Amino acid sequence: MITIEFKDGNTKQFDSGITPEDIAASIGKSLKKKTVAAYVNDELYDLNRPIEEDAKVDLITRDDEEALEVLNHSTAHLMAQAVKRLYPEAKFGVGPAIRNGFYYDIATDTPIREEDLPKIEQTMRRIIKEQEEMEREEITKEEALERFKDDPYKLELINDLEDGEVISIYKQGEFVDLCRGGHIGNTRHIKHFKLLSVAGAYWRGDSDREMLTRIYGTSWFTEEDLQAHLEVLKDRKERDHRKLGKELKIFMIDPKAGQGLPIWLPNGYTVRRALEDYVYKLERKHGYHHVNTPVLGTKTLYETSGHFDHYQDDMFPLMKAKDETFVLRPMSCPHHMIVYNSELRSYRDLPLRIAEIVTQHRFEASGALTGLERVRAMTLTDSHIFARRDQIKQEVLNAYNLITKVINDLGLKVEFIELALRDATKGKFHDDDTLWDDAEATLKGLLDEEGIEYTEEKGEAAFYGPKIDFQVRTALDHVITMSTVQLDFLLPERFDLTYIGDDGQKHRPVVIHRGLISTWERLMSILLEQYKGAFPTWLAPVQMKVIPVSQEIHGDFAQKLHERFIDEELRSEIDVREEKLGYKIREAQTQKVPYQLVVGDNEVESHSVTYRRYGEKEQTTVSIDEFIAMVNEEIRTKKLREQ
Ligand code: TSB
Ligand code: ZN
Repeated sequence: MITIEFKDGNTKQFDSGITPEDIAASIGKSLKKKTVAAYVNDELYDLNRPIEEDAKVDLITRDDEEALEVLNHSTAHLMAQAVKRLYPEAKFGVGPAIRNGFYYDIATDTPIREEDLPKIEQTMRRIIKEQEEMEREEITKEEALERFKDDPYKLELINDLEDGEVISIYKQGEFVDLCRGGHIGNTRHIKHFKLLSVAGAYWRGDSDREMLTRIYGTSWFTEEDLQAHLEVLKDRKERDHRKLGKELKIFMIDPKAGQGLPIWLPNGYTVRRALEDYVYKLERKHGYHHVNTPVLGTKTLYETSGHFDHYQDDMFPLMKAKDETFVLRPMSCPHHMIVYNSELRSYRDLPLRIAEIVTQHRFEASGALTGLERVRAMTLTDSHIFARRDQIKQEVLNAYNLITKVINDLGLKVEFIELALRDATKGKFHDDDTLWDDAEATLKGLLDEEGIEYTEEKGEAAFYGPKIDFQVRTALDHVITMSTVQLDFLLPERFDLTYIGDDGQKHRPVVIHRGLISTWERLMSILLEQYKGAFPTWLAPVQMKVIPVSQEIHGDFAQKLHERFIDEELRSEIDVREEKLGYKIREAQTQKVPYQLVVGDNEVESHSVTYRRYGEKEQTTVSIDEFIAMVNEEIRTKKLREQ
């Protein structure tokens, strides 16, 4: 007999070799149904793995977060087995569970395509019917090397394991896989799954190694959950900014021009100009001073700042021209330090808020480039705030509040706030512990004092200091940083920044780096996805489309209307093509233009406007002046659309 201790401290005796499934069954039928695995002395155990000794057992049920992971991980095995039946030559890489799903990297002679997924699903269902037990076996490294001798990728993984380490393998029917475990015990527990897509993935993420086929799938405990998730995925696909950006002619990326080097098309640039105008005016109002500095700087400048030592991997290579060496800048901070140092500063000059809409370049890994979300050429709504120590809290808070205002004005959804800290074991951060402790404690203290909820993330700080990051979830389920406030005690040292205090002595200011609303590129990707391409009127590339019913009869009046709007600095377009009315209306709709104005007899006779808002059915007729006043008011107040 062995003694099992539960989470609540209760204990119970069982025969040795009892499984988590049997333990659950001994407590109750419904618990048995809900249990998917267990933690046994903190180790993840399969539902059917025997427990041989006294242990603390914590059952994992469907309601627990890990349950879905166990199910998806098990489904990945099931899929691999099915693939092996259909493609006997298949070689397997890794097949982990991911958020709400799983994937498996596989090499086959005949490539697997999306059309092949239903066939694989069918085979999976057959295996489910066979009710294969997922049996665990522990073997030595030598045995493992022998057992997987025909699987080059598995061999590589086995060779990476420490000598003497116990290796576990899992058998289900004819299929054997190398795995640590955490399974649902029997394939019959897998019911509601779908294979989603196929992509290329380099073995071990290394672009110098071979490309495997990655099959993505998702698995759920109920059909409703599966269907709900498929809906979410469908919605995400429709929101994908790369798709919307193309349809709405916002931007393009052409390999001839360069990957990660986006081209803003007229529609996109119009939105960008509207945003730029808004940010510039807002910053002026909040005491920022705008400068403009070059995209190039000397190598010395970036050696002084520390970018050269800590940030070089993200920079384009140096540019040598005769006896000079230049850096294509990845950030503007060094230039703004020079601006600070251009005058003698006194305590009365602080805080000094230097702002710039900064064009900069980063050598992002080609595999990481994603539409406008992650690019190599970008323009950041940047600022460096120079402050006295006693002003830090207020200035960080001011920056935080301004960011919040902009996010609210744009109606954007932030997933969470992250406090990004240093990881002292990594070399990419400056190494003055005192400065780090001080800066990190300051930001933490401030967030706590203000009652702002946040998560902490080690290793995500900038090389010069900790950050408060506003994180957003994208259509591709990436979590990316939008806005940021960063506290820096390093650059003031590096550039020997000083001000004269009220004591007549020299003092060191601090620098607060502030990215207001990301780069225009990333912001555009977020706007497209969160608005589903339907920009509010103040941002819309085309605000109204004038559509005469008949060009011959209503064309003149339509043209006059359009010109009047243009005079009012509204972004109007007129559709003069000899196309069917329905066709023109549909097109305005796919372009998600906020106002469609169909001009017919009634409008010509009464000199009025009949408008229909995007996404609404109803039409309204008003006078021309009323319409213009209404639209102008909407623009002035930056009215958001219902999403
Ligand atoms: C805020 N020196 C600071 C600045 O003063 C700085 O550059 N910080 S940063 O490195 O965090 O970048 C600022 C913002 O730029 C990020 O928060 C992110 O929103 C955006 N950004 C960073 N890299 C990319 C990229 N490759 N593509 C698009 N936007 C990016
Ligand atoms: Zn900076």
